[in-house]
Amino acid sequence: MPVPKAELHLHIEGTLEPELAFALAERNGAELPFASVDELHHAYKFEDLQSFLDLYYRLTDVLRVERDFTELAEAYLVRASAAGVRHAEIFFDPQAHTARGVPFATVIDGLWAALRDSERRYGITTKLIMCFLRDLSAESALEMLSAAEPYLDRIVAVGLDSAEVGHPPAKFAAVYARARELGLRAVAHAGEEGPASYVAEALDVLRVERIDHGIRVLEDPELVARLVRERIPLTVCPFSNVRLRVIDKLADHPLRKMLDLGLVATVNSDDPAYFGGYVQENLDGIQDALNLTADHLRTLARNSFEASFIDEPTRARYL
Ligand code: ES4
Ligand code: ZN
Repeated sequence: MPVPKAELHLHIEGTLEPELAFALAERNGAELPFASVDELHHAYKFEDLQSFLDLYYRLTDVLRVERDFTELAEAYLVRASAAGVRHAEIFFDPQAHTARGVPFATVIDGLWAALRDSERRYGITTKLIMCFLRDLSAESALEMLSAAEPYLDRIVAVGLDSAEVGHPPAKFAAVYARARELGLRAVAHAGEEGPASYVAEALDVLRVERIDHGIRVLEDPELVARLVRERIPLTVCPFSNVRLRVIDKLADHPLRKMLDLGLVATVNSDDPAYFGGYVQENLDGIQDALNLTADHLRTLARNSFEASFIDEPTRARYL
């Protein structure tokens, strides 16, 4: 039996497997620039974050109607359940859909049909985190936040993703301030490709409670000391870091060092359909590459629940 865990860094659009992409393309009459599932598999080679994002946004075009989003989320929950995931905080990128003419309501109603009953059907409690695309404008993000207002009971937090370098957190100061007024919690991708200073900025300006990726904090020992002291969690994604060439190989990954420094790091899958594995494969792979001890693995499982936005009575079950 896999160890019970929470998954905190998972883009639902990043769980779109090639087989499902082709099936949805056919059902919806959408064009894909690949002749076969096999050819698509071969396209999963990336030079950096942007080259991945180009494919990721291209493939999301097959998601058109509510049922597509429901099936996407159900497929994830089936896999997550088998991997021992008991709680999942799931990112979605509404702007990637509204920009194509798919209404916000279609996206969130489709996802919600899978998530509303996830505990009973899959043994997984779930929360949604709505992400803003940082390479779009702050005005566009504010518009999206307004569109989300009727659905705030389904959304726990806002996040920030997509192309990091050149789009510092402060660009979204007003958006995060408004989100906080609306009662939403906050996370942000930072320190993935971008510098450690973006991590500090996300904490100080956006007032996020958790950092997605954050592996570049190691370049700033004072910032590391602060994260340890304040127990700010980092949602680390080892396979993603290798596939997007943030690091050369798994054996070079700083996760073990991060844990030994006392950082509240967790292991997550990011975009598992694109990066070669779901959360259990990430855990097995990194354990193997870094010779993690049983103690490290217990810490990772515990951190995943500590770092989560799970409801308090449910958290007590796991800590
Ligand atoms: C993402 Cl790996 C990664 N980084 C930034 N934005 C993203 N959106 C989906 N996956
Ligand atoms: Zn991510």
